[in-house]
Amino acid sequence: MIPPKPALPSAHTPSFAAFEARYAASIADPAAFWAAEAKALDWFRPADAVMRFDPLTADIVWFAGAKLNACYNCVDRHAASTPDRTALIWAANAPGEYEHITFAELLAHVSRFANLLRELGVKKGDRVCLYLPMIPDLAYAMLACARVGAVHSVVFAGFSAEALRDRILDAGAAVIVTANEGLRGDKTIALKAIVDKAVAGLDVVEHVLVARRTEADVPMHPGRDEWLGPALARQRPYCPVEWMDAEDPLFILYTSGSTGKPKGVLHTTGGYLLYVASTFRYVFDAQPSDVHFCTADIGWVTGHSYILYGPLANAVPSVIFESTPVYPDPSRLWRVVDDVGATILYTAPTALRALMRFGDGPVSRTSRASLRILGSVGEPINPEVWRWFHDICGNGRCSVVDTWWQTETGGILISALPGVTPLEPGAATRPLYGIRPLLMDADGNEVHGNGVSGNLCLAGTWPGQARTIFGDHARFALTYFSAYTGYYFTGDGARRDENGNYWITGRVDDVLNVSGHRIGTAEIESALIEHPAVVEAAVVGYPHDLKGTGIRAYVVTRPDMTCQTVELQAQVRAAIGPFAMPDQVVIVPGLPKTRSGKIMRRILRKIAEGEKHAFGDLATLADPGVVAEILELCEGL
Ligand code: 7RM
Repeated sequence: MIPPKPALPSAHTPSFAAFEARYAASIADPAAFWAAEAKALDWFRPADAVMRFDPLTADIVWFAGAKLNACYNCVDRHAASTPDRTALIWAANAPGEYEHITFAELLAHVSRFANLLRELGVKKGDRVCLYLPMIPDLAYAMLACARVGAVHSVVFAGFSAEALRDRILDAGAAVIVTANEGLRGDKTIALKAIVDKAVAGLDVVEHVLVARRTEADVPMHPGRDEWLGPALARQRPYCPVEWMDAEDPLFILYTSGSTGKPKGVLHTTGGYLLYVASTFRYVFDAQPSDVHFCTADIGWVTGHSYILYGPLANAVPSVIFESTPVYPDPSRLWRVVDDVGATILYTAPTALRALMRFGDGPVSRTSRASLRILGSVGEPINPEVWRWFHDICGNGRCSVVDTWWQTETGGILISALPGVTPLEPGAATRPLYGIRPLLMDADGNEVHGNGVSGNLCLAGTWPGQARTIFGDHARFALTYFSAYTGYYFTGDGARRDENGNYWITGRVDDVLNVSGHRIGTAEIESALIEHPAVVEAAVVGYPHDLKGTGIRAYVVTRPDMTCQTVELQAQVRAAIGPFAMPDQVVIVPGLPKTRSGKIMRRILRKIAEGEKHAFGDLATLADPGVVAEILELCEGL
């Protein structure tokens, strides 16, 4: 156990005892706790009730009847009180290139963007798809949507044209915002060309706005496409806000589950904003002097909640990092920390593992004296990496917070509080205020006490909880509230140790966590079987030094057709994106199946993990001989 660093005199949580008392009060009366927290936001109209929750119908309502605007809370109120304070710091791809944007400037940019959306006919409730690199325009676009009541659907710019098309169609987005090209490290990404491919023949898409990130000219479709710069230049820098109901949607974010079709997770305005504002304040102990540096991409939920909404709601300057931790060399992240004076660094174990391979040198060459809190998110952090983060990156001076949460939870649910919670390298430690985790056994019964493991569920509701899957509430109820009656099921397994600390052990469903990217095995499988030579495919994860989880695909091809494994990798790249590409493709004569035809993934997973013998009972297999054949084909992988 590592004792907490001393808390600041101005800390939001002065001691562990204070945390425990407050936690107990938040659980005893969540409505009172959240009503008090809600005072940190500006509301145009107060709520008639704090919350309503029915797990049977997945009916979740927070602050019914209240009105507010998320953009107003993140921008306007700070532009009024501290106009010259830095809101965003853009760290461009090229080292040393920064742009500081004050709250007053942010308000003008966002207002112009909001007026442009209105000019294009975007109204409250309309969906706008954002397919952009990590440039300030992405933040302006999201806040502009929030300002006019449009629902943003940010699609990570690493998704392929096919994946983008599916998401545009599912959301019914008439307006797409993109850039001519994206720059990341030494790579140039032809974003506009991908959008052109994605929207070809789609009637729903009326406008494509194109930010000019590079000098490159791209074909512009007359009447549909427009350069963002000139379109914004003609807008007035003032735009009135739309007062939204607390339960009006703020955004949709697609995420992977155990089926082939990604889910449009929907978050609403009041509860989400309150939850990210509140958790940002406690988990990172937000202070007026902070500079927050989250290395995630805004295309994932971490970027939504802890690059944009959480920090800005707290008026904490937030870094938008366009590049990668290793460009142009593995000191880059720490150089950005020094250049901007970051006090909080929030990153993913996969980035740390990649940096660790270069040794301590690239870290030690930098100062990092500004840092006080180090955060980890996205996957379990192994103790070795945790210690490197703490000892080397943080010089042993900084608090480490391992934050567990999901796209569906909106914000952090389990984490230490810096300077407060005793630390265990590898443990996410304690539930935050108002959060009630529980562990379930295979029979669906809660396992009580400490020193136990089970499937991680949550009792009750919290403001940041997703409200539905866009267009499919039945799927929302089924996916999250049917496995364990009365509770939200996370899809993760966890252990509660002797001291009551939570350790997340990873997904227990068919979702892989590859370099912190969440990918469904079923999605990869459906991409593979689209190849004409593929009869069937089964995808599993295996331990990978760098990515955490590597992807192995077992593929059965038609006897009359040949096909190269690289073709199959290309197939997945085209259907989903490069990050979902299988690391290994094994063409096998057949898959291990039960007599009723069910693929025994357990065996395929064991083989991928390097197991050679202990496969358990194979008697139920239709053809037990196939296991030996697969083992032989996997030899040496
Ligand atoms: C924020 C985010 C969610 C899944 C989740 C877990 C895994 C996230 C941690 C973690 C262990 C952590 N949203 N996960 N954080 N596992 N320790 N601190 O990542 O929707 O993209 O993924 O990520 O499996 O269910 S996500």
